[in-house]
Amino acid sequence: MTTIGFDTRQLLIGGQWRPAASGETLPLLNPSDGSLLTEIARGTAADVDAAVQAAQAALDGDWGRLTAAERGRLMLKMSALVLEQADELARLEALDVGKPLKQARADAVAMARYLEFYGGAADKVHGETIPFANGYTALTLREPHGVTGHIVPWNYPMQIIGRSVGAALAMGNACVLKPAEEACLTALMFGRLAEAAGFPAGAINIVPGLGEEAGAALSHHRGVAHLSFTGSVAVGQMIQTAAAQNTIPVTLELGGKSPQIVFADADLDAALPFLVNAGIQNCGQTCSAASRILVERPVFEEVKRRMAERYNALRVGPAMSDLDVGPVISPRQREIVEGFLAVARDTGLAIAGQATLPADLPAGGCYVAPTLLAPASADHRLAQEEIFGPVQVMIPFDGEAEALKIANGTNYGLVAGVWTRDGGRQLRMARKLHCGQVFINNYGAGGGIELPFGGVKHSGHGREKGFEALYGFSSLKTIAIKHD
Ligand code: TXE
Repeated sequence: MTTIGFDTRQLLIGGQWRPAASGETLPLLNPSDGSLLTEIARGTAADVDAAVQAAQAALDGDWGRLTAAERGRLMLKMSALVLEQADELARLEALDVGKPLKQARADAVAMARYLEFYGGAADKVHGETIPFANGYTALTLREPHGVTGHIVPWNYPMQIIGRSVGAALAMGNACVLKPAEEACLTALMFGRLAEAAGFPAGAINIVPGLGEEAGAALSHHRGVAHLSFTGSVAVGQMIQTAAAQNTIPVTLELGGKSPQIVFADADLDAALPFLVNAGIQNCGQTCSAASRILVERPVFEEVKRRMAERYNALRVGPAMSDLDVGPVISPRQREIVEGFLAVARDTGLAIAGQATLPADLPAGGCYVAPTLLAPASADHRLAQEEIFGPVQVMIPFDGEAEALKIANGTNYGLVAGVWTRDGGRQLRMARKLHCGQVFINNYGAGGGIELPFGGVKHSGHGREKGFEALYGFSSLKTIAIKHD
């Protein structure tokens, strides 16, 4: 087994590291070579119940008594610890998720930045006084929901924990975090760093386990006051149903089929790296991956040729060798992606560019050759469904109206990118695209942790990231005082 540096078979409840109540563990596999990395605790309903109770006790005790500024200071301290440990966090994330080391390191830096941003914001969110009837003073308070549940996936554990748990802590909630069974290591290290920073016991509780066991128990628990979920549409719908039964708010960040739209007047030299990178980063396992590239017909062939050149030159290998693309997360995910590539083959969707997998890749690794498919029709299955692998489809269009129709013509609405030099068109497109984020002449704005993020339609609802998330992780109380 690889050296991890701490006992990974424990969960964190009320400041105590301990095995799951069942005593059982789950294997954690290395997607780069299929080897057993380590084992993690198999948390179940009993552990979730203990974690929710510990979180409530923290709210009623030391954590709940802290001022907003004190909470913020703890978060800033933790941000510094995360930065100090960025190399180790990156190593663990690369081993666990399979992403190239430098991408994993960027995620560690992003997690530190989330903690810094939300730590700094903790004492800057306040209510208002409201002009009201004579003889009254009316005001609002922003209060924590209480115990918040965070169910996170395996693709960006550090970033998603940073943005969701970070915002919840800033507002004074106590958190129960259920990391994905496929990737748990940085979540566990997050708990250790929180301890080192001095967070009171129970403010952050971590219960690894299976989705249908620990995840389902958390989403149905009556002691949870808010749920934040990032993952598949199908599970998101189950989480929302569970939340409805307890009548609690839920933030859902689900998948996407996000387009980048390239007009003939675009600066293609500037666009090219963004077009490809947004498809292959983290091996395409990104909710905001630009899995559709829409190109205006006069420049379609040129963009296709130039993207294909980049695809053909991509280097694929184990996460620790830090090349352009690593493996996907699991044999199951590889099967899903290969299934889509088989559909492409069977329906005559042409391969425009494809990376070559080196012959000496570790046999047990979950590798898929990054593939560019073009041209595709807008209603093709691969142009409609989330693939979650290093596969992009290119769709030609004529003019703004058709670009919009295609861009808005899926069940998803997460992100869109628009490449054009025409200022009027930039704004028209931005206003008419049905999604949560629009990037003009860039894609992703370098991560932009300050920028609210979330979707419409099957991409979910509620916003994480930025200041907006602080409103989602708090509850507004109105007070009216009659004094005359
Ligand atoms: O997701 P799941 P999976 C999409 C992507 C991918 C597909 C399947 O298309 O191919 O989903 O991935 C927990 N109650 N995205 O199966 O199952 C689970 O333990 C409560 C998009 O990994 O949704 C994990 O912690 N929780 C995405 C989390 O949900 C449950 C990121 C996500 O797992 C549960 C990941 C249940 N019944 C996948 N079942 C994005 N938006 O970035 C599972 N979970």
